[in-house]
Amino acid sequence: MAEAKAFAGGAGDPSLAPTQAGAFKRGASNFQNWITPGTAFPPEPDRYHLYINYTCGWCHRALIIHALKNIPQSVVSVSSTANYFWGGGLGSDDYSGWAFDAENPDPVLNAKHTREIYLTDSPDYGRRQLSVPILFDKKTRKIVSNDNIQIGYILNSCLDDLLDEEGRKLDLYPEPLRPQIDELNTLIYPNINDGVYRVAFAKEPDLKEQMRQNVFKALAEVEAILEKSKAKAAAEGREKYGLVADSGDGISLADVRAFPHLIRFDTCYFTAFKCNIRRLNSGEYPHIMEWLQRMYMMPEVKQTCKIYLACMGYNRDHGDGAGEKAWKEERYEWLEA
Ligand SMILES: N[C@@H](CCC(=O)N[C@@H](CS)C(=O)NCC(=O)O)C(=O)O
Repeated sequence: MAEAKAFAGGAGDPSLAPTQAGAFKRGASNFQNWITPGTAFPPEPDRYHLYINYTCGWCHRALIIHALKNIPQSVVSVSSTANYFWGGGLGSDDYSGWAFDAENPDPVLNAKHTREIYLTDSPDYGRRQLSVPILFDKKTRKIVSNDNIQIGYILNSCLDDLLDEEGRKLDLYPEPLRPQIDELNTLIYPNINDGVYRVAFAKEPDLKEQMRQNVFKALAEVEAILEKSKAKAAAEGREKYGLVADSGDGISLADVRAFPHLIRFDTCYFTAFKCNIRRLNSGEYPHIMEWLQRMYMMPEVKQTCKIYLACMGYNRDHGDGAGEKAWKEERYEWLEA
């Protein structure tokens, strides 16, 4: 396996990585292949499988694109791991990644844990980065990609010939909007998506506070962006709007990337990750809340949301009911389990 280079816009991208000593630095993803005709991974039906976990916001992005593009299981099948790690947790000597169990089996390899998937591709694979999402080729038993940004691009456009007309027509990353989507990513990825992790895993209290301030500064900016986008939509007689003001009636990759971490904010990051200056539901973020609810109410998006599971996953109960407490106290009225 070649050494991983950072994939632009996500994990390990040097332009979006924190520079401070003691800051949480996410490594580049180890598998980065495309699905392209004439290559080792051509677009073919009954060939690809997406492993996800419902707690994970990075997986949630892929799942939403899969649903919005109406990708059938016969083109990319999907399954979830169980909501806990196998054996010892992250960082332990026998760390083996996410578990599969009777309720959440691995339908492709019948693996016990995600490490087995990585070992199937590379028998000498170690114990770092046994992460989901994983886009897996059932035919060659190789991993196509374990980078959520790349998996998002693949699902958005590399399998279009195998999709129905509506799925084919939907482009969440259209050429004219790319500069705006990429620009939004430079605000939202380091300060919100990855920003919440930078708060949780900062090594020093001062750094933690600095990272926390960054999250809330970015939330204020997102609130202002959505307010402007809504005003533009109203001026043009449109009801719908997204983070990119020019995305017309539709949503774009910018919305899909922001949604998973914002829908988890009050139930997961405010509580478990101590991004706790205020909640999104505090009254300070009416436009974020309206946009969140509208995104959530899209049937394709709603079916991908298992926020109760995410809440349980982040607020690990150590016999103290922390998960249930976070769910009861902080969830929005319209948010179902
Ligand atoms: N390289 C991945 C990282 C995704 C990630 O961090 N996934 C977490 C769950 S939220 C995970 O599976 N962690 C387990 C591990 O890294 O071994 C990406 O950016 O898409």
